[in-house]
Amino acid sequence: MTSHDKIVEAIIELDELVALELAEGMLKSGTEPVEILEKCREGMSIVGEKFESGDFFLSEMIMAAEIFNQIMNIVRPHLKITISESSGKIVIGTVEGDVHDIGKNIAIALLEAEGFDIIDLGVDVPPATFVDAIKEHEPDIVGMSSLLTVALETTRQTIEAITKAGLRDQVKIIIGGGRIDAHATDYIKPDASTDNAAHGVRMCIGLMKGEAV
Ligand code: B12
Repeated sequence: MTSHDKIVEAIIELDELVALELAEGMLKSGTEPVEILEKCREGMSIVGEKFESGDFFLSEMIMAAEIFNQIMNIVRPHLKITISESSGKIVIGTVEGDVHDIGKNIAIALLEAEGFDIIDLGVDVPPATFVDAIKEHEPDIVGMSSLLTVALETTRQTIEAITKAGLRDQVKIIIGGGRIDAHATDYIKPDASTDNAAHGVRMCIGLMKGEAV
């Protein structure tokens, strides 16, 4: 079994010590930080499936999240800062009703490494808070994260609130998270959507250039 497979297994087995050791070892042997995070995400997906099937309880999902956050702490300093001047300003948050933030925090880390200035509104962010933040910070892009199916509706409502406030033409909107697919995108109608943070970063760069992404 490779270290890549072992880290997936350590997450599923909730073996924090082994998972952290493997992450450190992978960094030392030259594995790209983004690759490590994607592997961990694979583990989290299986944890989610186990929760869904009743093999895991909420406490186990919380433990897995804790392990992921620890790995993130190890990996984060290794993300290369590629650009020194600002690539653009992004207001980002997890939408109302949803407290999942691991994916959002990865997106933030990768965007910062690409030179974007980030205003992080946190989790469970009401539509009005997004509207106020756009008025206050005048971002180029607004990023919304949602992991729950019910939060897709809140994401749509948040964009509606931004439109009603007359701010929709001032910002580009990107949505991300595990439940985002073509169907969700069709329904919510953002400027860009993804279920992969590295892809999201490339999309944000494209949006800054006025490209259709
Ligand atoms: C960890 C976890 C939790 C943790 C969250 C801890 C935290 N601080 O985030 C805790 C234990 C708190 C939790 C709670 C709940 N959870 Co939960 N959780 C998960 C789990 C296992 C992993 C999520 C995760 O972190 N994945 C890893 C990250 C890296 O992946 P990601 O989020 O998709 O992010 C990537 C991309 O999507 C992208 N991205 C994400 N956001 C953004 C934003 C932008 C702008 C961009 C560009 C990119 C981007 O970048 C990331 C890297 O590529 C998932 C399983 C799954 N498959 O998603 C269930 C899951 C999401 N949870 C689920 C459920 C049901 C719940 C609860 C309702 C359980 C309960 N009964 O209480 C609560 C809801 C609480 C709430 N109101 O939000 C369900 C959702 C089902 C659904 N279809 O709605 C899932 C799918 C599990 C399942 N299969 O049943 N959960």
